[in-house]
Amino acid sequence: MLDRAEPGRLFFAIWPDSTIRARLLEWSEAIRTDPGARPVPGPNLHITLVFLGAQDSPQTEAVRRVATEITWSRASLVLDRIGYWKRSRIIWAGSREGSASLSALAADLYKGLRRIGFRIEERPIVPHVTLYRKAQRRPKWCERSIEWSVEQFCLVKSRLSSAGAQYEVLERWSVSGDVK
Ligand code: 2AM
Repeated sequence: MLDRAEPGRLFFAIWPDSTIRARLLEWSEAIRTDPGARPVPGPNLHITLVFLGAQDSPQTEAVRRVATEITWSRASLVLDRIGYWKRSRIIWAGSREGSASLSALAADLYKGLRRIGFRIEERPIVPHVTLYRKAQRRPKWCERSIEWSVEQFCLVKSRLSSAGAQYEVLERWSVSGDVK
């Protein structure tokens, strides 16, 4: 059940298509060691670009306008490493090289958000797809390389429920800057 009183937290993200999602799920299964770790379900797999936290409706509209004004080109990203953050108990898939184009997109979003008065700390993006939460130990080693050509980014609302995080994509922007 969703908690209706909770406003929801906003973030910009990229969401995998069905092919990338299937490969991520297969990788996630292959590295599993901790039976207590909670795998992130396929539809929830994503990379966060900029996290905004709880926002009300007028702010959400201003945030949408920021994204609409951004011009960006196709970003490419190679997912080729698995990481484990002990403190947050997260196992994730990431990129050795990173992605200059995704970093540029995130930087433009931060710039636009600051222009409309947001005071958010700009964090260098460490692109990662969270695969497991509540992981008590390191995953199994398993080499993979997933090439991801990113043509859309989106604004997402997240709500917590007893079943875990529920994500709602509010809007998507394609490489040309057009809303799909
Ligand atoms: P995570 O996968 O590394 O936990 C929705 O909650 C998304 O926003 C998740 O991808 C989560 O990253 C990220 N997120 C949650 N809280 C955040 C915070 N305070 N700062 C940055 N990203 C956050």
